[in-house]
Amino acid sequence: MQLEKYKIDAHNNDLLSAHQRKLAFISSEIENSEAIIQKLVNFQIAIPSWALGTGGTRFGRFSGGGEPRSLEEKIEDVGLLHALNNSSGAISLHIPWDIPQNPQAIKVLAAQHGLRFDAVNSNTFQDQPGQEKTYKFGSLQNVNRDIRKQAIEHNIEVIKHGIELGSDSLTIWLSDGSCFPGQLNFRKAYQNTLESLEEIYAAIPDNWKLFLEYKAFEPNFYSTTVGDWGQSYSYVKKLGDKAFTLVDLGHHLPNANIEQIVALLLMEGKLGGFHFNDSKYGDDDLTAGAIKPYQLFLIFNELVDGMDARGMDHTKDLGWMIDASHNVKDPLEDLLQSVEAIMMSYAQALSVDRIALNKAQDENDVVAAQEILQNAFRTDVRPLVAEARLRAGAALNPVALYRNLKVRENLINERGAKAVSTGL
Ligand code: PSV
Ligand code: MN
Ligand code: MN
Repeated sequence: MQLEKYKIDAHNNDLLSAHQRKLAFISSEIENSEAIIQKLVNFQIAIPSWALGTGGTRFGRFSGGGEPRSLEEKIEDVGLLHALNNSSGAISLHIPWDIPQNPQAIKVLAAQHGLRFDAVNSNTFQDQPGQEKTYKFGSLQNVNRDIRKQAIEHNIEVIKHGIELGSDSLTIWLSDGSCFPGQLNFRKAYQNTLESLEEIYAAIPDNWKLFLEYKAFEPNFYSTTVGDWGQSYSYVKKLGDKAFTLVDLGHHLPNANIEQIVALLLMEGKLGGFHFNDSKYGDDDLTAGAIKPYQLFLIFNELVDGMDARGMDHTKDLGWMIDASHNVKDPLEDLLQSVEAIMMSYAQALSVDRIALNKAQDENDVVAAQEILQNAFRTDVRPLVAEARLRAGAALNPVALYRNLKVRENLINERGAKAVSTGL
C-alpha cells in the first residue's frame, strides 16, 4: 500500500491551526524547544521485523489479518510507519525468521522506503527445521562442543547476512541457562559461553559492534547464563572494544533500577543499545511507555546526561530498537504508539535544566532535584514531537491518519484476512 504525500499534507492542514496554538504555548515554556525539535527530527528508532505480525503467547495467537507474508512486505510495513512518523527509518532483522533471499533487491527496496538495516539478531534459542543438533540444553554454553560450534557458525552466518545488507551490528540473545539446581556447572557454562563468544567476536568486522543482551529468566527458570547486566558486562569487557551490553527494558527482575544500570554502563563505555518495550510483570513486551512512562523518562534522562558527558552522537552512537509484540492490538498502531512514547521521553529528557539539576545535586537539595525532573516529565511535549514530524513531511497525528486512511483494511484487501506474518 502506498501512502501518498498529498494525503499526509491534507491531514496536516486539517490539524495545523490547533497544532500551532499548542506549539506556541510549549515553545514559550521550554527555553531550548527549537534545539529539541531539531534533535527529534534526526532521531530514528529501529523497528523489529518480528513485531509486524500479531504476536502471541504460548497459549494462542489471534491474527488481525493483512500481516506481512514476506520480508519484502515487512519492509513495506516499516516504510508505512516511517512515512507516518519519520522516526522509524531502520529495521532490525531476526535470522533465520527473516533471511534475505536476494539481499541486493532487499537493500534497494529498503532504500526506496528510506530505511537502513539496524542490528541483525541471531537465533540459537529455537531448533530450526533440518537443524542437525538441538539447543535443548543451550547453545553457546552447551557441554557438547559440536553444538557450540553449530551455534557459533550460525552467528557467523548472521554476520554475513548483515554485511550484505549494510548492517553494522549483531545482537546476541541467549536463552541458555538451566531450569533446576545442579543441572549446570555455572563456571563451565560461563567459560564455554565466553569461548564461543570469542569465536563469534573474531568474525565481527572492524566497523561493527557486537551487542550482548541479558535476561533474568525465561525460558530458563533457575539460572540464565547471561542473566543480568553485570554478567553481560563481564563478557563484553573481556571480548574487546567492539562488544557492548544491550539493555532490553523487560529483562530485569521486578523493581530493578534500570536508569542506574544505564548510567553505569554508559560511564564504563559499554552500553551498546536498547530494546524498548514495557512490562508490569516480566518480559511482557508491551508498548513502550504503556505501564511505566516515568521510568522511561528517567532512563532517557540518564542517556542524555551520560551521552552528552561523553560527547556521544545521540543519533548513531547507540542502537535504538523496539522489541515489543502483541496479541490484542494492530501491530502497526502499536509500533506508532511505542515510537511516540520514546520520542516524548527523549524530548522531556532534553528539556531538563541540567545546570539547575547539577546545582541541586551538589547542594543536596533533594526537593529541588525532584521538582526539576518531575516538571520535565509532567510537561506535555507532544507538540514538539508533532512539529518534528511536520517538518520532516510526516503526519501530525500518525495513529489518526493510519485509521482515517484505513491502512489495515487496505492491507487486508491486498494480503488477505488470513495473512499471518512469518517469523515470531
Ligand atoms: C528475548 O526475550 C528477546 O528480548 C530477544 O531480544 C529476542 O531476540 C527477542 O526477544 C525475540 O523474541
Ligand atoms: Mn530483546
Ligand atoms: Mn525479551
